[in-house]
Amino acid sequence: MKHKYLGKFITLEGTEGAGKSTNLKFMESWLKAQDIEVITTREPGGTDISEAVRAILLDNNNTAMTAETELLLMFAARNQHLQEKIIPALEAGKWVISDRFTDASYAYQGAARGISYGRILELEQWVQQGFYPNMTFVFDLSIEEGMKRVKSRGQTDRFEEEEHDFFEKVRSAYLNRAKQAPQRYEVIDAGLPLVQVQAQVEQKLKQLCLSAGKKVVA
Ligand code: Z5A
Repeated sequence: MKHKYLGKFITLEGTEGAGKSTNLKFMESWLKAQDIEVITTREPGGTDISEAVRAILLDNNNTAMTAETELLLMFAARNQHLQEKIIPALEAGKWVISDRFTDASYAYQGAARGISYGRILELEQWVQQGFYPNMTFVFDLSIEEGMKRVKSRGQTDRFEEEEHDFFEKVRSAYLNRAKQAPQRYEVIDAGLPLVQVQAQVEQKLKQLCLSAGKKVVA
């Protein structure tokens, strides 16, 4: 479903180390070169309140957090993020790129933690009121390769301490969601060298620009 705002909303998803942050920067500069006003953001987070919620969610001392609390906090942060930042920017005609959004709730809290699809859908409908991204890039990478890429980072957060099987469930959930709605998702082979990954991303951004009536500068 398409939203009614002037700007476009693009989200980036994938498992750990798949290249979301790297490609978010690439997308931002590519769109700016097309003279498109764009802001970048992330979930959980993006506003002062949502970043405070993020700190609770990622804190690896919070071992007692239930899956339901985790889901509710994700949507609390999302509500604030949408109302305070994403929707005003789209209304002003800006494009918004977010490192993760609601697909992550279906993948992590749904497929990996085991919360039912229906429960997540209820929250999605309440918080988003029919609002969805125009396009979602799924950066698909083996869990082993993703772990290798982020190994040098040092301290892990609460999610990064999960087992391999948890991330396999997340990866499958993203691929299944992409299969069910190919018009919204673009699955990117994130195991390729960066220059090839970016070529795939650029091709899709060009299509999105053209569909928005924007001329693409080579
Ligand atoms: N979460 C949730 O459970 N439910 C929700 O609803 C939401 C989120 C919204 C937030 O983490 C956590 O919240 C996340 C899910 C949960 N937990 N996990 N795990 P995050 O999104 O902030 O962080 P992350 O997922 O752990 O992202 P990341 O590890 O930073 O990965 P990335 O951004 O996808 O990767 P990167 O930093 O761009 O790249 C990693 C390294 O690989 C870096 O050195 C790059 O230079 C390198 N790289 C990138 N691309 C390539 C290629 N193509 N070849 C070689 N090397 C590359």
